[in-house]
Amino acid sequence: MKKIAERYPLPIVLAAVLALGIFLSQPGRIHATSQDAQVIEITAKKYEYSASPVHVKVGTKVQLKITAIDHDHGFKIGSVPDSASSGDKPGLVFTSEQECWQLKKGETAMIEFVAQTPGTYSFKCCHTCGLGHKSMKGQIVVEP
Ligand SMILES: [Cu+2]
Repeated sequence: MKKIAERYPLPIVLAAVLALGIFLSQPGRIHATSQDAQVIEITAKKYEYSASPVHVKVGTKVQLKITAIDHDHGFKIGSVPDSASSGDKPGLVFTSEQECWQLKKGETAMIEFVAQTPGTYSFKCCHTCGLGHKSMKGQIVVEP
């Protein structure tokens, strides 16, 4: 009987192990992006977001789907709780962070984050949309 090392040269064994590793890591990644997330739909219109406040449990991965109904709007939120000092590390960790998400009329924007620290996170409109623009605000409350 031949030794295993002779029948299966090392590079082939390594390639097989590598391929297996890649294969095994796939389901985890797909699972994390599409199945664990809590989807929350809110609407933006002059001059309110509804529903607000939005409540989520700490540790939740959230997909915020915001639909602008009547006009272009925006969405701007801080990544630290309202009560935090400026040097604190982010309590909301965004998949891709933006200073101001643009919400186009009739379209739905998707904003994804992990709620890591309990607290209240205020957001506001960042696209001038009319007389009440400055009062167009909402809150995300991350519960312990
Ligand atoms: Cu506005």
